[in-house]
Amino acid sequence: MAQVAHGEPELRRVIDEDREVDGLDRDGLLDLYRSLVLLRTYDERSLVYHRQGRIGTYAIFWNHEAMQAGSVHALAGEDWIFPSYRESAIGLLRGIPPATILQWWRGHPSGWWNPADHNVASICVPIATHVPHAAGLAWGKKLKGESACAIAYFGDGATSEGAFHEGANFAAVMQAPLVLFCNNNQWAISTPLSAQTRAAALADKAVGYGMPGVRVDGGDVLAVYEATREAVERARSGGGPTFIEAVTYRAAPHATADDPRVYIDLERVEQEKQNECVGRYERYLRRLGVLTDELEADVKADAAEAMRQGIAAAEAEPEPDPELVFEHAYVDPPPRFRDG
Ligand SMILES: Cc1ncc(C[n+]2csc(CCOP(=O)(O)OP(=O)(O)O)c2C)c(N)n1
Ligand SMILES: [Mg+2]
Repeated sequence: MAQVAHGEPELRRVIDEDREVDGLDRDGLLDLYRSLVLLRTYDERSLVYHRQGRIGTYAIFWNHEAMQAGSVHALAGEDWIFPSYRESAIGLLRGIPPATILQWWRGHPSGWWNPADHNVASICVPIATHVPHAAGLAWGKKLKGESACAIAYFGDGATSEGAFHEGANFAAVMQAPLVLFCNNNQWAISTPLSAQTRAAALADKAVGYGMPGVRVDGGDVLAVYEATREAVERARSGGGPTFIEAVTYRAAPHATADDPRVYIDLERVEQEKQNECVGRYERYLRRLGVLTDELEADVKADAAEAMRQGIAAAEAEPEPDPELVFEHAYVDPPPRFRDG
């Protein structure tokens, strides 16, 4: 079984230290909570929709919400987001409707959007291939003298890919305003972190590229927010890229097609579930006196309603024309494609 990554006590934490972060007033704290709940609700409903045969294979991100919401809240609207499949619903936090993302998982053409409408790139399924894209976009922003930066999300397994290396090195050499956000959930499907790297910590890789590397508790939405905000400030002020390693332990299957019981540390999964990131933040907000039962119920009801409307809107879309599959592939489709 894979062990917890070395140095975990050195992770940056906010919630467990019961401290406050600069830059978030009561409204900011509650906005963050709404984002967490929206993502959690999206994820839990999607699993149900998958089981009902209403969406296809789905990459569950249960307990990754703190990494996603915490980092997005540290960005400005002009900043670009490059998600992987694990962050499929991150565009919700930029106003992309739930129906659009549900349609993506249904393989429907209305599941794509114009990235420039939301500054959210397409969901990337090939591991790490979006890292050079994000580095290039960030470098372009710098060349144009614009203040926007980019963030690329990827997993621990992605750090073994050539595209990750190329993107990270390029961003550092060009001092591109990029945040490299690694969700280290310690598994790449069934491959444990120990089989992925001999580095004591993934953040140590940053040294080799000549950029700062920080490690945060990936279940602590405020620690993620704080670390990302610092990385964004550095990027905007010409300080180049930062590598953020957000450490967690995957508490859900890799995707709906996976049965992790045959390889994962089930006790560790249980610990993660007991300390999952939405509940942790709720307890923090209650200690601060910011969250009440009534508010919590309202936020959860709003998110549930958004998802009900989302699946209804997705299912109301007409079936796509099968010819679309070939539209951008062939000038003259081979005649046998028309058979049947
Ligand atoms: C280039 C490439 N190789 C292999 C795969 C198959 N694959 C899909 S998910 C995955 C594991 C990735 O693990 P990690 O980077 O840790 O991300 P996580 O799924 O844990 O978020 C692999 C190997 C792929 N999608 N793309
Ligand atoms: Mg992983």
